[in-house]
Amino acid sequence: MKAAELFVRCLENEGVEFVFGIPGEENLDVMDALLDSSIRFITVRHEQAAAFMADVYGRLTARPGVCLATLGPGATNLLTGVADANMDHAPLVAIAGQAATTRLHKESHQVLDLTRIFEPVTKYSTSLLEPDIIPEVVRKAFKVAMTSKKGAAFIEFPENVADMEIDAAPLPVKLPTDPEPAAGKVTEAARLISTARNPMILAGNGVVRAHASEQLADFAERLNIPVANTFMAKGVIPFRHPCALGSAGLQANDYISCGFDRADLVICVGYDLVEYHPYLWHPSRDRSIIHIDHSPAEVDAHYPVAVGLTGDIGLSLQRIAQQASRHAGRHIRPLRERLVNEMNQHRDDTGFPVKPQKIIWDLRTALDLKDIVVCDVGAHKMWMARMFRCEYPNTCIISNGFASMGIAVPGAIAARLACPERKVVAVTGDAGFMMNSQEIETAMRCRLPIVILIWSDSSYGLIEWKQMNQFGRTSNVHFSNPDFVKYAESFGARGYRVERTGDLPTILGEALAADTVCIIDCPVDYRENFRLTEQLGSLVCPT
Ligand SMILES: Cc1ncc(C[n+]2csc(CCOP(=O)(O)OP(=O)(O)O)c2C)c(N)n1
Repeated sequence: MKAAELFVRCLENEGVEFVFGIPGEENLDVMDALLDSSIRFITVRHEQAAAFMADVYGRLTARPGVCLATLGPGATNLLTGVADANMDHAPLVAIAGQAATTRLHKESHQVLDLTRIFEPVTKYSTSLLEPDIIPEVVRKAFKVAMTSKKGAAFIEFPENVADMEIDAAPLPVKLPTDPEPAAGKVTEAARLISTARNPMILAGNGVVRAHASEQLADFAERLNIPVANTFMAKGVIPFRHPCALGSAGLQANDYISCGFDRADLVICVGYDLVEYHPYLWHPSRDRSIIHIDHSPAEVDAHYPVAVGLTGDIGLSLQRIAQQASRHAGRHIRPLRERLVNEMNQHRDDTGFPVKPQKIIWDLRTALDLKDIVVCDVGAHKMWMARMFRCEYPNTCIISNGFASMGIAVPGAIAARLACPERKVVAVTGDAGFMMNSQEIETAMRCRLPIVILIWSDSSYGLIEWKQMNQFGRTSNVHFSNPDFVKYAESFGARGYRVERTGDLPTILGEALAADTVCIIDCPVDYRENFRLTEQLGSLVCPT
């Protein structure tokens, strides 16, 4: 068979369902071979969106999402989404065409050294310089992407190699397993927990990746220890669980800081430092830390590890819980209680533009607990991360390591493909929306009904918030928007504009029930950002 065919067989062998991408001149053979495959190709309108789709598909399914581009500009367009997946530890395999090996050594049309360009944003970056190595390279790319901590891999496929004849078969797929935690470390951790006065858990996205949420909740319950979660670990412990404290991660003081202030021992489980820097929650550097993860802790002056357990996260939690003694006492649940109060306070708010708290209330009310929200990056993300209640992991997808704008719309499309039985909402700022809004066409063409909820303020809201806090004035953050309703309609989608706050629940209900793409332009009152800063600035922790 042709090398391109073997390559596609290898992708099938890895269980690939979708490839997101754009065809090009240098991947003609692969595109042709895909026609005879069970794999569905999702043609997109920008390669960055293809990479974000693969990224979110990987987060939701725990299997590598696959994206494909041509060489040169197609490949460089993939970079942002690939970096996003890699930094947020989502499994992804990116594929790019390349010029024939006969012209890689010289100045040549659209030729860039792609494997080097992708090296810093992947765990493995390689070129298929010979057809014989295809089974090994594909197997290795998927294995590396799936090995903890998960991340991205990149394969470049020169066009002349894709066209060669080869007689080979895919290699058998074996999933890497995490080792058992060391017994001595389990005992040490259990002793530290038993003798601590106020232990607290910081749960990160590694718990989601390890499917260890149940073990985490069980651990917290058995030992009666409160749990804060990072933005990306929302839902890892149900919000209504008596041990749940809420999300930590705002770069300013937040109610949850009171929990960290009070703790003498912080048990970090599946915590990625990239998401929430330890200097923000551990400025004093004087607390004991237990690190439970797939891999050893990153070195950081604010993250001094007393005991480190590496290996299977769920098993580590189970083993420690068997040995540690239960803590007495009631948890202070500062963030959780205050958020509930704050939400209740705004549920019937009629002020216009709509307050962030009210948008979140209406959205939470309109959605089923297992529906999926894909959040973009901006002030809206801060509000969503703090206030949107999640009872299940992976129901509010947030890019918080690389934190790239533009993920929500393509991410929602991928979420709908990965979980067709669930409703999917992209929550986005107006700026982030316009970064990948061309993918509305993809969603319409592929008949993927998603709701896009735009928090519109005609500004780079988060940056305006920071500029005002720091300098008391804004610099170059304002812009104007197209008419989002007409914009939606120009794609054949449905557009709504929220003119009165009271209309939002009805609009959300209609949009979620619709069998098409719906775009909701919801003016947001970001004066609440400054109120929040003030409120948190004068925060006094309960004793
Ligand atoms: C691709 C990318 N460019 C720039 C930034 C820096 N940045 C973070 S938030 C933000 C503003 C986002 O504005 P918008 O999408 O309207 O959301 P809002 O903050 O108004 O809710 C910017 C420019 C980023 N994170 N990612």
